[in-house]
Amino acid sequence: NNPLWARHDPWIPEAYPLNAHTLRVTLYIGKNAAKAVRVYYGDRYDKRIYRAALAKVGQNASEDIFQATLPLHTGRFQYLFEIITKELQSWTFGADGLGQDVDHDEPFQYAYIQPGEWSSDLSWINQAVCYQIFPDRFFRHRGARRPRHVTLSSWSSEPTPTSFFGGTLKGIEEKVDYLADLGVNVVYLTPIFLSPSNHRYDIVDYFRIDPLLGTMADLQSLVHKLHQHDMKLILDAVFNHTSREFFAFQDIVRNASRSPFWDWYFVEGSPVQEDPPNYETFGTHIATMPKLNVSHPEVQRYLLNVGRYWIEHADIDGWRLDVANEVDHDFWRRFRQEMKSLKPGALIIGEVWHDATPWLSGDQFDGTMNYPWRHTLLDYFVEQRRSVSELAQHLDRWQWKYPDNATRASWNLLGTHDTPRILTLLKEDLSRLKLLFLIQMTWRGIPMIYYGDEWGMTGEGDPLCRGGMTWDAPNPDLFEFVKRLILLRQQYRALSAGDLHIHHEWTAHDILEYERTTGSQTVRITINFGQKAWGLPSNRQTLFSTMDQARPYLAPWHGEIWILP
Ligand code: ARE
Repeated sequence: NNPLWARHDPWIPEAYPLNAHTLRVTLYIGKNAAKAVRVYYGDRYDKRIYRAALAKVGQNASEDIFQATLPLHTGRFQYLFEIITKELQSWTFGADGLGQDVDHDEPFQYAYIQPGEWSSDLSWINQAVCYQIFPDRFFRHRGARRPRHVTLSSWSSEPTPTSFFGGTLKGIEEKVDYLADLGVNVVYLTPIFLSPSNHRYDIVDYFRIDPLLGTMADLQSLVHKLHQHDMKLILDAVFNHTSREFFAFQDIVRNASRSPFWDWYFVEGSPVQEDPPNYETFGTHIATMPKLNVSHPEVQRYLLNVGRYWIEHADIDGWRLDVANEVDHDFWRRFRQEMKSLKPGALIIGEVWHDATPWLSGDQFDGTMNYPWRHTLLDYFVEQRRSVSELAQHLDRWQWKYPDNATRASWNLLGTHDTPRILTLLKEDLSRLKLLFLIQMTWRGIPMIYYGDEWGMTGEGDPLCRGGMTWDAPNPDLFEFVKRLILLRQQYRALSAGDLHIHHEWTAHDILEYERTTGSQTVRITINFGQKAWGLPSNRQTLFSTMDQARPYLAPWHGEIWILP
């Protein structure tokens, strides 16, 4: 007979430390049930009790989301929530669930804050804007020698699964000024190591750069140039599988179960068969990509060497982990420790298309490729499956889900080399794309631009989304638009480092409005998705408008960024 519904677990991500003596707790309560929420907390060995109010920070489809930040110098917490309902009834909520007897209710315990759960040298991520490059398709430097083993397709041809366009690392270096002009400061390259394919996700030698792309010296020179511009370089770590041509797999092909590398893969029966493969692969029977046994100690040692090697020899700034959700958690823990001990500010991003909570407790990845964020927006913009209220609730659901650090480190992306181009999905509607960029550049987390989207490149799914980068400025207006947004994000601390709160009360009018705030600055973003124009306060200071010029009203399908006095 208890109509109240509440949910909380006293561990990450619903309780997570911000530092050695501050815990943040998130509590979910059935919608519109609570009038006020408090938490009573203290040291687990001490009788002193402190009290804090929880603030309502957002809402998802069925729940209100409350948070509080609890300081306690010992870092050993016990706590009990008190929920005052709209009917003014008081309920406690602790380890035994909802109750009504404060003196006998069991508190939640967060036994001790461990340094690994919060420590992070990623102070630079708030300012970060990332740019993804598919190296074969970005730029071929002048004077590059014609390759001997492959025929290059023309730069503007339609990509096929096997075509090579001939982009190079030197070519990317020649375009660093372009990237700096756009304003991005993190560059992520999909794989660059020796491989027979144009995407290079089937790696033959993890210690050698594919000669089609360049040399170790080219990579070092690229990193050097990026660092001079205060930009960082992230490489792709493909550890779930190798190429069939990788030495260890070839040894198994030759020696079957007598091979010392037999346990590096999952081969069923001897000898190795390829059609259909009698070994585990990436995806469904992709024989060219045998799956590695990353739980094996020797495989782990090998891959840790790979990770270290490119930090030590090329000074790269982090790794994006391919198929990260299918690789041993223990390995990722070791990988993190090794990389961070070499370079504390290195960024580790796992490729997980779904809820990445199991990897984001601070012991594995810094952040994820935020595909759920993209899905949420596409459901509204492309599928037109949702109302603005639902859009806002889904955005909130994901933005409060992970620990704050992980949300800030994750890549908010509109598309990648694995998805159709965003403008194609939008049926080439540039005004919609602009609104998506507006949201992306004002959201919490690292915006990631897939090369060419800033010019409005088009293309259906893989391989058509991997066309040769456009250099002839087809949409100069769009480019300037994205550039101004990036600049704004970097100029206003609230937009890069601030908290984010959605004003749900406006969504019924088809308006998505949210605020980014730091202690001293509040920037508001208002987007009108409705049919009619809405008046805006006349004393506002407009920072950015998607209309050609700021007006006293917000026309349908336009957005504005303004600063609160
Ligand atoms: C090639 C062809 C494709 C063809 C495929 C299968 O190009 O047209 O469909 O073969 O025959 C790399 C290449 C691809 C290549 C693939 C296989 O880039 O071009 O495809 O190798 O040879 C899932 C995984 C996720 C993965 C995506 C693609 O979870 O990890 O699938 N992404 C990474 C890289 C890819 C890369 C690989 C993995 C392999 O980013 O570029 O492919 O190293 C749902 C699911 C996701 C799923 C997603 C997309 O949302 O939740 O789990 O991702 O759909 O399918």
